[in-house]
Amino acid sequence: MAPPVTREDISRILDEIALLLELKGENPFKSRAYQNAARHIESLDDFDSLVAEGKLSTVKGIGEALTAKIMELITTGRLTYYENLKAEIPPGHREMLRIPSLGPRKIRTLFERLQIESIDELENACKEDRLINIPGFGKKTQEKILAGIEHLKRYQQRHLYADVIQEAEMLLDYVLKHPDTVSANIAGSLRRGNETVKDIDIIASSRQASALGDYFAGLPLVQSVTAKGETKVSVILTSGINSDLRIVESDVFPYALHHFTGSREHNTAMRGRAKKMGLKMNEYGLFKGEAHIPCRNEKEIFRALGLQYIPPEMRENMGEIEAAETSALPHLIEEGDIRGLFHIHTSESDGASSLEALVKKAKEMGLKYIGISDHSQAAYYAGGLAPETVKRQHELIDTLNARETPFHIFKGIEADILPDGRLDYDDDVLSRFDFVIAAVHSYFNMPETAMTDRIIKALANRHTTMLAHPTGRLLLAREPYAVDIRAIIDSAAENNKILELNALPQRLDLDWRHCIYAKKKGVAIAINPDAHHLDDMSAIRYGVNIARKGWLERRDCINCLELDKIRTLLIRP
Ligand code: DGT
Ligand code: CA
Repeated sequence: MAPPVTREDISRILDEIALLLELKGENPFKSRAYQNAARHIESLDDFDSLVAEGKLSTVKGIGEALTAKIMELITTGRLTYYENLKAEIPPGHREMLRIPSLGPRKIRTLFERLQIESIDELENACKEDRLINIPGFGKKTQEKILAGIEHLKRYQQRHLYADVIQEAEMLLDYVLKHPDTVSANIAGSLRRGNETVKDIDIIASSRQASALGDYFAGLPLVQSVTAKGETKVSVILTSGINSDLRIVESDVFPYALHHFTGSREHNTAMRGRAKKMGLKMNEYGLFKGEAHIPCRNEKEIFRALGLQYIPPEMRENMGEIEAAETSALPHLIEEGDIRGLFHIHTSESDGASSLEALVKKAKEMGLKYIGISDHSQAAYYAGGLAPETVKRQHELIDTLNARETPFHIFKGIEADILPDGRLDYDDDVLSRFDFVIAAVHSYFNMPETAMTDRIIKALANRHTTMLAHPTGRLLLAREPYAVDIRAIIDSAAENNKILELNALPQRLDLDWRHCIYAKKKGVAIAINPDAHHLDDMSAIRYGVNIARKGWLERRDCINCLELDKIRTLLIRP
Protein backbone atom coordinates (compact mmCIF):
# COMPACT_ATOMS: atom_id res chain seq x y z
CA MET A 1 0.00 0.00 0.00
CA ALA A 2 1.36 3.44 -0.94
CA PRO A 3 1.62 5.68 2.11
CA PRO A 4 -1.07 8.38 2.08
CA VAL A 5 0.47 11.79 1.41
CA THR A 6 -1.07 14.84 3.03
CA ARG A 7 -0.82 18.44 1.98
CA GLU A 8 1.50 19.07 4.96
CA ASP A 9 3.78 16.28 3.71
CA ILE A 10 3.94 17.86 0.27
CA SER A 11 4.81 21.32 1.51
CA ARG A 12 7.41 19.88 3.90
CA ILE A 13 9.02 17.86 1.12
CA LEU A 14 9.13 20.92 -1.16
CA ASP A 15 10.87 22.87 1.61
CA GLU A 16 13.24 19.97 2.08
CA ILE A 17 14.02 19.97 -1.67
CA ALA A 18 14.74 23.71 -1.46
CA LEU A 19 17.27 23.08 1.31
CA LEU A 20 18.91 20.18 -0.50
CA LEU A 21 19.20 22.26 -3.67
CA GLU A 22 20.94 24.98 -1.73
CA LEU A 23 23.27 22.43 -0.18
CA LYS A 24 23.98 21.15 -3.65
CA GLY A 25 24.93 24.64 -4.75
CA GLU A 26 22.18 25.05 -7.33
CA ASN A 27 20.88 28.39 -8.52
CA PRO A 28 19.16 30.11 -5.56
CA PHE A 29 16.14 30.95 -7.75
CA LYS A 30 15.42 27.28 -8.20
CA SER A 31 15.46 26.70 -4.49
CA ARG A 32 13.30 29.78 -3.87
CA ALA A 33 10.73 28.46 -6.34
CA TYR A 34 10.29 25.31 -4.23
CA GLN A 35 9.98 27.33 -1.05
CA ASN A 36 7.36 29.58 -2.60
CA ALA A 37 5.42 26.62 -3.90
CA ALA A 38 5.46 25.10 -0.41
CA ARG A 39 3.91 28.30 1.02
CA HIS A 40 1.34 28.42 -1.81
CA ILE A 41 0.23 24.88 -1.14
CA GLU A 42 -0.15 25.57 2.57
CA SER A 43 -2.44 28.49 1.89
CA LEU A 44 -4.61 26.98 -0.88
CA ASP A 45 -8.12 26.46 0.45
CA ASP A 46 -9.15 24.27 -2.46
CA PHE A 47 -6.00 22.15 -2.76
CA ASP A 48 -7.83 18.83 -2.74
CA SER A 49 -10.32 19.84 -5.42
CA LEU A 50 -7.56 21.35 -7.60
CA VAL A 51 -5.79 18.00 -7.42
CA ALA A 52 -8.96 16.03 -8.11
CA GLU A 53 -9.84 18.19 -11.12
CA GLY A 54 -6.27 18.14 -12.48
CA LYS A 55 -6.01 21.94 -12.24
CA LEU A 56 -3.05 22.28 -9.90
CA SER A 57 -0.76 23.51 -12.69
CA THR A 58 -2.97 26.57 -13.18
CA VAL A 59 -2.00 27.89 -9.74
CA LYS A 60 0.56 30.66 -9.94
CA GLY A 61 4.00 29.48 -8.79
CA ILE A 62 3.25 25.79 -9.27
CA GLY A 63 3.23 25.05 -13.01
CA GLU A 64 3.51 21.84 -15.02
CA ALA A 65 6.83 20.42 -13.77
CA LEU A 66 5.97 20.85 -10.11
CA THR A 67 2.47 19.50 -10.63
CA ALA A 68 3.95 16.32 -12.11
CA LYS A 69 6.12 15.93 -9.01
CA ILE A 70 3.24 16.55 -6.65
CA MET A 71 1.07 14.05 -8.52
CA GLU A 72 3.86 11.47 -8.36
CA LEU A 73 3.97 11.96 -4.60
CA ILE A 74 0.23 11.68 -4.21
CA THR A 75 -0.17 8.61 -6.38
CA THR A 76 2.95 6.63 -5.42
CA GLY A 77 3.83 8.06 -2.00
CA ARG A 78 7.35 8.74 -3.29
CA LEU A 79 9.17 11.26 -5.44
CA THR A 80 12.13 9.98 -7.44
CA TYR A 81 13.59 13.47 -7.88
CA TYR A 82 13.62 13.97 -4.08
CA GLU A 83 15.01 10.47 -3.41
CA ASN A 84 17.86 11.08 -5.86
CA LEU A 85 18.61 14.46 -4.35
CA LYS A 86 18.75 12.95 -0.85
CA ALA A 87 21.16 10.29 -2.10
CA GLU A 88 23.40 12.93 -3.67
CA ILE A 89 23.88 15.10 -0.58
CA PRO A 90 26.02 13.72 2.26
CA PRO A 91 23.67 13.19 5.25
CA GLY A 92 26.20 15.08 7.37
CA HIS A 93 25.52 18.24 5.37
CA ARG A 94 21.84 18.10 6.21
CA GLU A 95 22.78 17.61 9.86
CA MET A 96 25.23 20.53 9.79
CA LEU A 97 22.32 22.86 9.13
CA ARG A 98 21.43 22.43 12.79
CA ILE A 99 24.55 24.36 13.78
CA PRO A 100 23.52 27.96 14.39
CA SER A 101 25.44 30.41 12.16
CA LEU A 102 25.93 27.79 9.44
CA GLY A 103 23.78 28.05 6.32
CA PRO A 104 23.74 25.96 3.13
CA ARG A 105 26.15 28.25 1.28
CA LYS A 106 28.81 28.00 4.00
CA ILE A 107 28.37 24.23 4.24
CA ARG A 108 28.86 24.03 0.49
CA THR A 109 32.03 26.15 0.66
CA LEU A 110 33.43 23.99 3.46
CA PHE A 111 32.83 20.94 1.29
CA GLU A 112 34.49 22.46 -1.76
CA ARG A 113 37.49 23.83 0.12
CA LEU A 114 38.06 21.25 2.86
CA GLN A 115 35.94 18.25 1.73
CA ILE A 116 34.05 18.41 5.04
CA GLU A 117 31.14 15.97 5.08
CA SER A 118 30.20 15.68 8.75
CA ILE A 119 29.97 17.59 12.01
CA ASP A 120 32.91 15.66 13.47
CA GLU A 121 35.12 16.59 10.52
CA LEU A 122 34.04 20.20 10.87
CA GLU A 123 34.87 20.19 14.57
CA ASN A 124 38.35 18.87 13.84
CA ALA A 125 38.90 21.45 11.12
CA CYS A 126 37.93 24.25 13.54
CA LYS A 127 40.26 22.91 16.23
CA GLU A 128 43.08 22.84 13.68
CA ASP A 129 42.33 26.45 12.65
CA ARG A 130 41.65 25.42 9.07
CA LEU A 131 38.66 27.73 8.58
CA ILE A 132 40.34 31.04 9.24
CA ASN A 133 41.78 31.52 5.77
CA ILE A 134 38.67 30.65 3.81
CA PRO A 135 37.01 33.71 2.29
CA GLY A 136 33.80 34.50 4.16
CA PHE A 137 34.95 32.73 7.32
CA GLY A 138 37.74 33.93 9.67
CA LYS A 139 38.59 33.42 13.33
CA LYS A 140 35.32 34.82 14.73
CA THR A 141 33.15 32.63 12.51
CA GLN A 142 35.26 29.61 13.35
CA GLU A 143 34.77 30.27 17.08
CA LYS A 144 31.05 30.67 16.57
CA ILE A 145 30.81 27.41 14.64
CA LEU A 146 32.77 25.57 17.32
CA ALA A 147 30.52 26.96 20.04
CA GLY A 148 27.51 25.92 17.94
CA ILE A 149 28.86 22.38 17.65
CA GLU A 150 29.43 22.18 21.40
CA HIS A 151 25.88 23.35 22.04
CA LEU A 152 24.52 20.85 19.56
CA LYS A 153 26.52 18.01 21.07
CA ARG A 154 25.37 18.86 24.57
CA TYR A 155 21.70 18.98 23.60
CA GLN A 156 21.38 17.30 20.20
CA GLN A 157 20.24 14.02 21.60
CA ARG A 158 17.04 15.58 22.88
CA HIS A 159 14.09 17.62 21.64
CA LEU A 160 11.37 19.63 23.33
CA TYR A 161 8.19 17.64 23.84
CA ALA A 162 6.19 20.29 22.00
CA ASP A 163 8.49 20.06 18.96
CA VAL A 164 7.92 16.32 18.64
CA ILE A 165 4.40 15.48 19.72
CA GLN A 166 2.58 16.59 16.54
CA GLU A 167 4.93 14.63 14.32
CA ALA A 168 4.62 11.60 16.59
CA GLU A 169 0.85 11.77 16.38
CA MET A 170 1.07 12.00 12.58
CA LEU A 171 3.28 8.92 12.50
CA LEU A 172 0.91 7.05 14.79
CA ASP A 173 -1.97 8.07 12.57
CA TYR A 174 -0.19 6.62 9.55
CA VAL A 175 0.51 3.37 11.37
CA LEU A 176 -3.10 3.10 12.57
CA LYS A 177 -4.35 3.61 9.02
CA HIS A 178 -2.42 0.65 7.65
CA PRO A 179 -4.86 -2.20 6.95
CA ASP A 180 -2.68 -4.81 8.72
CA THR A 181 -2.39 -2.81 11.95
CA VAL A 182 -4.34 -4.21 14.90
CA SER A 183 -3.23 -1.83 17.67
CA ALA A 184 -0.66 0.93 17.90
CA ASN A 185 0.41 3.56 20.37
CA ILE A 186 3.16 6.02 21.16
CA ALA A 187 5.46 4.73 23.92
CA GLY A 188 8.65 5.93 25.66
CA SER A 189 9.28 9.31 27.23
CA LEU A 190 6.82 10.95 24.85
CA ARG A 191 3.93 8.89 26.20
CA ARG A 192 5.11 9.65 29.71
CA GLY A 193 4.88 13.34 28.81
CA ASN A 194 8.49 14.20 29.62
CA GLU A 195 9.61 17.76 28.99
CA THR A 196 12.29 16.61 26.54
CA VAL A 197 12.55 13.41 24.54
CA LYS A 198 15.29 11.61 22.65
CA ASP A 199 13.13 9.95 20.02
CA ILE A 200 9.66 8.78 19.02
CA ASP A 201 8.91 5.21 20.10
CA ILE A 202 5.91 3.54 18.48
CA ILE A 203 4.62 0.07 19.31
CA ALA A 204 2.26 -1.71 16.97
CA SER A 205 0.75 -5.12 16.52
CA SER A 206 0.11 -6.21 12.97
CA ARG A 207 -1.39 -9.07 11.01
CA GLN A 208 1.63 -8.87 8.73
CA ALA A 209 4.73 -7.38 10.31
CA SER A 210 6.86 -7.07 7.17
CA ALA A 211 4.22 -5.13 5.22
CA LEU A 212 3.82 -2.64 8.06
CA GLY A 213 7.61 -2.31 8.38
CA ASP A 214 8.02 -1.56 4.65
CA TYR A 215 5.20 0.94 4.78
CA PHE A 216 6.69 2.74 7.82
CA ALA A 217 10.14 2.91 6.20
CA GLY A 218 8.56 4.46 3.11
CA LEU A 219 6.46 7.15 4.83
CA PRO A 220 6.85 10.65 3.42
CA LEU A 221 8.11 11.96 6.77
CA VAL A 222 11.07 9.59 6.63
CA GLN A 223 14.44 10.95 5.56
CA SER A 224 16.46 7.75 5.90
CA VAL A 225 16.19 4.23 7.30
CA THR A 226 18.93 3.34 9.78
CA ALA A 227 17.91 -0.24 10.63
CA LYS A 228 15.26 -2.57 9.34
CA GLY A 229 14.39 -5.97 10.72
CA GLU A 230 11.26 -8.10 11.03
CA THR A 231 10.17 -6.56 14.33
CA LYS A 232 11.89 -3.19 14.47
CA VAL A 233 12.35 -0.36 11.99
CA SER A 234 14.49 2.65 12.89
CA VAL A 235 14.31 5.81 10.82
CA ILE A 236 15.44 9.42 10.85
CA LEU A 237 12.62 11.80 10.00
CA THR A 238 13.15 14.82 7.78
CA SER A 239 12.89 16.96 10.92
CA GLY A 240 16.05 15.23 12.19
CA ILE A 241 14.14 13.32 14.89
CA ASN A 242 14.75 9.57 15.23
CA SER A 243 11.88 7.15 15.44
CA ASP A 244 11.63 3.43 16.20
CA LEU A 245 8.66 1.28 15.27
CA ARG A 246 8.44 -2.04 17.10
CA ILE A 247 6.05 -4.60 15.71
CA VAL A 248 4.78 -7.37 18.00
CA GLU A 249 2.15 -10.12 18.03
CA SER A 250 -1.32 -8.99 19.11
CA ASP A 251 -1.36 -10.90 22.39
CA VAL A 252 2.01 -9.41 23.37
CA PHE A 253 0.98 -5.83 22.59
CA PRO A 254 -0.08 -4.67 26.11
CA TYR A 255 3.12 -6.01 27.71
CA ALA A 256 5.32 -4.50 25.00
CA LEU A 257 3.49 -1.18 25.28
CA HIS A 258 3.98 -1.15 29.03
CA HIS A 259 7.64 -2.16 28.75
CA PHE A 260 8.57 0.38 26.09
CA THR A 261 6.63 3.15 27.78
CA GLY A 262 8.94 2.75 30.76
CA SER A 263 10.47 4.41 32.53
CA ARG A 264 13.29 2.01 33.15
CA GLU A 265 13.01 2.75 36.88
CA HIS A 266 9.27 2.09 36.88
CA ASN A 267 9.80 -1.15 34.93
CA THR A 268 12.44 -2.35 37.37
CA ALA A 269 10.14 -1.68 40.33
CA MET A 270 7.23 -3.43 38.56
CA ARG A 271 9.37 -6.48 37.84
CA GLY A 272 10.47 -6.50 41.48
CA ARG A 273 6.85 -6.46 42.59
CA ALA A 274 5.98 -9.29 40.19
CA LYS A 275 8.87 -11.34 41.55
CA LYS A 276 7.68 -10.88 45.13
CA MET A 277 4.30 -12.18 44.04
CA GLY A 278 5.97 -15.25 42.52
CA LEU A 279 5.50 -13.95 38.97
CA LYS A 280 7.82 -13.01 36.15
CA MET A 281 7.26 -9.92 34.00
CA ASN A 282 8.95 -8.80 30.79
CA GLU A 283 8.06 -7.23 27.43
CA TYR A 284 6.56 -10.54 26.25
CA GLY A 285 4.18 -11.16 29.10
CA LEU A 286 3.42 -11.92 32.70
CA PHE A 287 4.16 -15.51 33.76
CA LYS A 288 3.56 -17.84 36.67
CA GLY A 289 6.17 -20.50 36.08
CA GLU A 290 5.64 -21.47 32.44
CA ALA A 291 2.01 -20.35 32.42
CA HIS A 292 1.16 -17.09 30.72
CA ILE A 293 -1.24 -14.76 32.55
CA PRO A 294 -3.39 -13.30 29.79
CA CYS A 295 -4.01 -9.53 29.91
CA ARG A 296 -5.92 -7.72 27.15
CA ASN A 297 -4.63 -4.28 28.01
CA GLU A 298 -2.35 -2.40 30.42
CA LYS A 299 -5.15 -2.03 32.94
CA GLU A 300 -5.33 -5.81 33.29
CA ILE A 301 -1.56 -6.05 33.74
CA PHE A 302 -1.70 -3.62 36.65
CA ARG A 303 -4.72 -5.45 38.07
CA ALA A 304 -2.90 -8.78 37.86
CA LEU A 305 -0.21 -7.19 40.05
CA GLY A 306 -2.77 -5.91 42.52
CA LEU A 307 -2.47 -2.31 41.36
CA GLN A 308 -4.69 0.55 40.22
CA TYR A 309 -4.06 1.63 36.63
CA ILE A 310 -1.08 3.99 36.70
CA PRO A 311 -1.30 6.74 34.05
CA PRO A 312 1.83 6.84 31.83
CA GLU A 313 2.84 10.29 33.10
CA MET A 314 3.31 8.90 36.60
CA ARG A 315 5.48 5.93 35.66
CA GLU A 316 8.74 7.30 37.02
CA ASN A 317 9.10 5.23 40.20
CA MET A 318 8.35 8.24 42.36
CA GLY A 319 6.06 6.27 44.70
CA GLU A 320 3.31 5.58 42.15
CA ILE A 321 3.43 1.81 42.67
CA GLU A 322 3.05 2.16 46.45
CA ALA A 323 0.17 4.59 45.94
CA ALA A 324 -1.51 2.32 43.37
CA GLU A 325 -1.26 -0.56 45.82
CA THR A 326 -3.53 1.22 48.31
CA SER A 327 -5.76 2.84 45.66
CA ALA A 328 -4.26 6.17 46.67
CA LEU A 329 -3.27 7.46 43.22
CA PRO A 330 -4.24 11.09 42.67
CA HIS A 331 -7.03 11.91 40.26
CA LEU A 332 -4.81 13.83 37.83
CA ILE A 333 -5.78 17.27 36.55
CA GLU A 334 -7.07 17.57 32.98
CA GLU A 335 -7.03 20.50 30.58
CA GLY A 336 -10.80 20.81 30.89
CA ASP A 337 -10.43 21.55 34.63
CA ILE A 338 -8.80 24.91 33.90
CA ARG A 339 -11.13 27.87 34.51
CA GLY A 340 -8.80 30.82 33.98
CA LEU A 341 -5.25 31.82 33.13
CA PHE A 342 -2.79 34.12 34.85
CA HIS A 343 0.49 35.55 33.57
CA ILE A 344 -0.56 37.04 30.28
CA HIS A 345 1.30 39.88 28.60
CA THR A 346 -0.35 42.52 26.44
CA SER A 347 1.14 44.84 23.85
CA GLU A 348 1.63 47.40 26.65
CA SER A 349 4.84 45.49 27.46
CA ASP A 350 6.30 42.76 25.23
CA GLY A 351 3.13 40.85 24.32
CA ALA A 352 1.84 40.85 20.75
CA SER A 353 -1.88 41.27 21.42
CA SER A 354 -4.28 43.83 22.77
CA LEU A 355 -6.24 43.22 25.94
CA GLU A 356 -9.44 42.95 23.89
CA ALA A 357 -7.96 40.24 21.64
CA LEU A 358 -6.77 38.29 24.68
CA VAL A 359 -10.21 38.45 26.28
CA LYS A 360 -11.81 37.24 23.06
CA LYS A 361 -9.41 34.31 22.84
CA ALA A 362 -9.96 33.40 26.49
CA LYS A 363 -13.71 33.38 26.01
CA GLU A 364 -13.36 31.23 22.89
CA MET A 365 -11.38 28.79 25.00
CA GLY A 366 -14.28 28.65 27.44
CA LEU A 367 -12.36 30.37 30.23
CA LYS A 368 -14.09 32.40 32.92
CA TYR A 369 -11.28 34.83 33.79
CA ILE A 370 -7.75 35.92 32.93
CA GLY A 371 -5.06 37.67 34.91
CA ILE A 372 -3.08 40.26 32.97
CA SER A 373 0.52 40.76 34.01
CA ASP A 374 2.79 42.92 31.94
CA HIS A 375 6.40 43.53 32.91
CA SER A 376 7.36 46.01 35.61
CA GLN A 377 9.38 49.17 35.09
CA ALA A 378 12.90 47.70 35.60
CA ALA A 379 12.33 45.44 32.59
CA TYR A 380 12.94 48.32 30.17
CA TYR A 381 14.05 45.82 27.46
CA ALA A 382 10.57 44.28 27.62
CA GLY A 383 8.65 47.55 27.70
CA GLY A 384 8.09 47.48 31.47
CA LEU A 385 5.15 49.62 32.62
CA ALA A 386 5.65 53.03 34.23
CA PRO A 387 3.18 53.72 37.09
CA GLU A 388 1.11 56.04 34.84
CA THR A 389 0.72 53.24 32.27
CA VAL A 390 -0.43 50.91 35.03
CA LYS A 391 -3.12 53.44 35.92
CA ARG A 392 -4.26 53.69 32.31
CA GLN A 393 -4.32 49.91 31.92
CA HIS A 394 -6.43 49.58 35.06
CA GLU A 395 -8.98 52.04 33.70
CA LEU A 396 -9.23 50.00 30.52
CA ILE A 397 -9.65 46.80 32.54
CA ASP A 398 -12.45 48.42 34.58
CA THR A 399 -14.24 49.39 31.38
CA LEU A 400 -13.84 45.93 29.87
CA ASN A 401 -14.92 44.23 33.09
CA ALA A 402 -18.13 46.25 33.12
CA ARG A 403 -18.80 45.21 29.54
CA GLU A 404 -17.71 41.56 29.68
CA THR A 405 -19.22 40.49 32.99
CA PRO A 406 -19.49 37.67 34.12
CA PHE A 407 -16.11 37.16 32.42
CA HIS A 408 -13.47 38.81 34.59
CA ILE A 409 -10.04 40.34 34.06
CA PHE A 410 -7.75 40.47 37.09
CA LYS A 411 -5.22 43.27 37.33
CA GLY A 412 -1.75 41.94 37.79
CA ILE A 413 1.91 42.60 37.13
CA GLU A 414 5.02 40.51 36.61
CA ALA A 415 7.24 42.45 38.99
CA ASP A 416 10.99 41.98 38.73
CA ILE A 417 12.68 40.78 41.88
CA LEU A 418 15.56 43.23 42.22
CA PRO A 419 18.98 41.83 43.18
CA ASP A 420 18.34 42.68 46.85
CA GLY A 421 14.98 40.88 46.87
CA ARG A 422 12.76 43.98 46.77
CA LEU A 423 9.99 44.19 44.20
CA ASP A 424 10.17 46.66 41.37
CA TYR A 425 7.51 49.24 42.49
CA ASP A 426 6.77 51.02 45.72
CA ASP A 427 4.04 49.81 48.07
CA ASP A 428 1.56 52.29 46.72
CA VAL A 429 1.73 50.97 43.14
CA LEU A 430 1.96 47.34 44.27
CA SER A 431 -1.20 47.64 46.33
CA ARG A 432 -3.23 48.57 43.24
CA PHE A 433 -2.93 45.11 41.69
CA ASP A 434 -5.22 42.14 42.31
CA PHE A 435 -2.17 39.91 42.07
CA VAL A 436 1.59 40.26 41.79
CA ILE A 437 3.83 37.69 40.12
CA ALA A 438 7.39 38.08 41.39
CA ALA A 439 10.04 37.10 38.85
CA VAL A 440 13.82 36.94 38.48
CA HIS A 441 14.88 38.45 35.15
CA SER A 442 18.37 39.74 35.95
CA TYR A 443 21.57 38.85 37.80
CA PHE A 444 21.22 35.15 37.05
CA ASN A 445 24.76 34.43 38.19
CA MET A 446 24.38 35.09 41.91
CA PRO A 447 25.73 32.41 44.25
CA GLU A 448 23.10 29.91 45.41
CA THR A 449 22.61 31.25 48.93
CA ALA A 450 22.29 34.85 47.72
CA MET A 451 19.81 33.85 44.98
CA THR A 452 17.79 31.74 47.42
CA ASP A 453 17.68 34.60 49.98
CA ARG A 454 16.71 37.04 47.23
CA ILE A 455 13.72 34.94 46.19
CA ILE A 456 12.68 34.09 49.75
CA LYS A 457 12.65 37.80 50.54
CA ALA A 458 10.32 38.37 47.59
CA LEU A 459 8.07 35.52 48.78
CA ALA A 460 7.86 37.10 52.20
CA ASN A 461 6.69 40.40 50.66
CA ARG A 462 3.03 40.90 51.51
CA HIS A 463 2.31 42.10 47.95
CA THR A 464 3.61 38.92 46.29
CA THR A 465 0.92 36.49 45.15
CA MET A 466 3.01 34.02 43.21
CA LEU A 467 6.53 33.29 42.00
CA ALA A 468 7.13 33.06 38.23
CA HIS A 469 9.30 30.36 36.60
CA PRO A 470 11.02 29.40 39.87
CA THR A 471 14.37 28.22 38.46
CA GLY A 472 14.69 30.33 35.29
CA ARG A 473 15.72 27.35 33.18
CA LEU A 474 15.33 27.26 29.40
CA LEU A 475 15.19 23.62 28.39
CA LEU A 476 18.03 22.53 26.09
CA ALA A 477 19.38 26.08 26.16
CA ARG A 478 20.02 27.53 29.62
CA GLU A 479 20.59 25.76 32.91
CA PRO A 480 18.53 26.86 35.94
CA TYR A 481 20.14 29.52 38.08
CA ALA A 482 21.76 28.27 41.26
CA VAL A 483 18.94 28.12 43.79
CA ASP A 484 17.84 25.86 46.65
CA ILE A 485 14.46 24.99 45.18
CA ARG A 486 13.33 23.01 48.21
CA ALA A 487 13.99 26.03 50.43
CA ILE A 488 11.94 28.12 47.99
CA ILE A 489 9.05 25.65 48.16
CA ASP A 490 9.26 25.56 51.97
CA SER A 491 9.18 29.35 52.04
CA ALA A 492 6.18 29.46 49.70
CA ALA A 493 4.42 27.06 52.08
CA GLU A 494 5.26 29.20 55.11
CA ASN A 495 4.19 32.44 53.47
CA ASN A 496 1.12 30.94 51.83
CA LYS A 497 2.29 31.93 48.35
CA ILE A 498 1.57 30.29 45.01
CA LEU A 499 4.23 28.81 42.74
CA GLU A 500 3.96 29.06 38.98
CA LEU A 501 4.18 26.10 36.70
CA ASN A 502 5.16 28.00 33.58
CA ALA A 503 3.56 26.23 30.60
CA LEU A 504 5.88 27.51 27.84
CA PRO A 505 7.37 24.35 26.25
CA GLN A 506 10.92 25.66 26.71
CA ARG A 507 10.38 26.45 30.41
CA LEU A 508 7.97 23.99 32.09
CA ASP A 509 9.25 25.42 35.33
CA LEU A 510 8.41 24.40 38.22
CA ASP A 511 9.88 21.05 37.24
CA TRP A 512 7.44 18.14 37.75
CA ARG A 513 9.74 16.47 40.26
CA HIS A 514 9.44 19.58 42.39
CA CYS A 515 5.68 19.77 41.87
CA ILE A 516 5.47 16.48 43.75
CA TYR A 517 7.38 18.06 46.64
CA ALA A 518 5.32 21.28 46.52
CA LYS A 519 2.12 19.26 46.67
CA LYS A 520 3.43 17.39 49.69
CA LYS A 521 4.07 20.76 51.34
CA GLY A 522 0.58 21.99 50.51
CA VAL A 523 1.78 24.73 48.15
CA ALA A 524 -0.78 25.83 45.55
CA ILE A 525 0.31 25.87 41.91
CA ALA A 526 -0.76 28.20 39.10
CA ILE A 527 -0.37 26.70 35.63
CA ASN A 528 0.49 29.87 33.74
CA PRO A 529 0.83 30.31 29.98
CA ASP A 530 3.31 33.24 30.25
CA ALA A 531 1.53 34.25 27.06
CA HIS A 532 3.09 36.76 24.69
CA HIS A 533 0.96 35.56 21.75
CA LEU A 534 -2.60 34.31 21.52
CA ASP A 535 -1.30 30.85 20.63
CA ASP A 536 0.62 30.65 23.91
CA MET A 537 -2.73 30.48 25.68
CA SER A 538 -3.65 27.25 23.89
CA ALA A 539 -0.19 25.92 24.76
CA ILE A 540 -1.43 25.63 28.36
CA ARG A 541 -1.79 21.91 27.66
CA TYR A 542 1.98 21.50 27.93
CA GLY A 543 1.74 22.87 31.45
CA VAL A 544 -1.16 20.56 32.29
CA ASN A 545 0.93 17.68 31.00
CA ILE A 546 3.74 18.49 33.42
CA ALA A 547 1.24 19.08 36.25
CA ARG A 548 0.03 15.52 35.66
CA LYS A 549 3.61 14.27 35.84
CA GLY A 550 3.85 16.21 39.09
CA TRP A 551 0.85 14.32 40.56
CA LEU A 552 -1.28 17.47 40.65
CA GLU A 553 -5.03 17.36 40.91
CA ARG A 554 -7.62 19.98 40.16
CA ARG A 555 -7.66 21.12 43.77
CA ASP A 556 -3.88 21.77 43.74
CA CYS A 557 -4.07 24.32 40.92
CA ILE A 558 -5.55 27.71 41.70
CA ASN A 559 -6.57 28.38 38.12
CA CYS A 560 -9.00 25.48 38.33
CA LEU A 561 -11.00 27.50 40.86
CA GLU A 562 -14.32 28.99 39.82
CA LEU A 563 -14.39 32.78 39.51
CA ASP A 564 -16.04 33.50 42.88
CA LYS A 565 -13.47 31.33 44.69
CA ILE A 566 -10.47 32.86 42.97
CA ARG A 567 -11.85 36.33 43.60
CA THR A 568 -12.08 35.64 47.31
CA LEU A 569 -8.58 34.20 47.29
CA LEU A 570 -7.07 37.24 45.60
CA ILE A 571 -8.74 39.84 47.81
CA ARG A 572 -6.00 40.70 50.18
CA PRO A 573 -6.49 41.68 53.82
P1 DGT B 1 14.26 8.99 25.91
O1 DGT B 1 14.10 8.24 24.64
O2 DGT B 1 15.67 9.13 26.36
O3 DGT B 1 13.57 10.30 25.89
O4 DGT B 1 13.54 8.12 27.08
P2 DGT B 1 12.74 6.75 26.94
O5 DGT B 1 12.21 6.44 28.27
O6 DGT B 1 11.78 6.83 25.83
O7 DGT B 1 13.89 5.70 26.63
P3 DGT B 1 14.13 4.72 25.41
O8 DGT B 1 13.62 5.25 24.13
O9 DGT B 1 15.59 4.37 25.46
O10 DGT B 1 13.33 3.40 25.80
C1 DGT B 1 11.92 3.39 25.90
C2 DGT B 1 11.49 2.59 27.10
O11 DGT B 1 11.82 1.22 26.89
C3 DGT B 1 12.18 2.94 28.40
O12 DGT B 1 11.54 3.97 29.09
C4 DGT B 1 12.12 1.65 29.15
C5 DGT B 1 12.20 0.59 28.10
N1 DGT B 1 13.56 0.08 27.93
C6 DGT B 1 14.34 0.22 26.84
N2 DGT B 1 15.51 -0.40 27.02
C7 DGT B 1 15.47 -0.92 28.26
C8 DGT B 1 16.40 -1.67 29.03
O13 DGT B 1 17.52 -1.97 28.63
N3 DGT B 1 16.00 -2.02 30.29
C9 DGT B 1 14.77 -1.68 30.77
N4 DGT B 1 14.43 -2.04 32.00
N5 DGT B 1 13.91 -0.99 30.07
C10 DGT B 1 14.24 -0.63 28.83
CA1 CA C 1 12.38 7.16 23.68
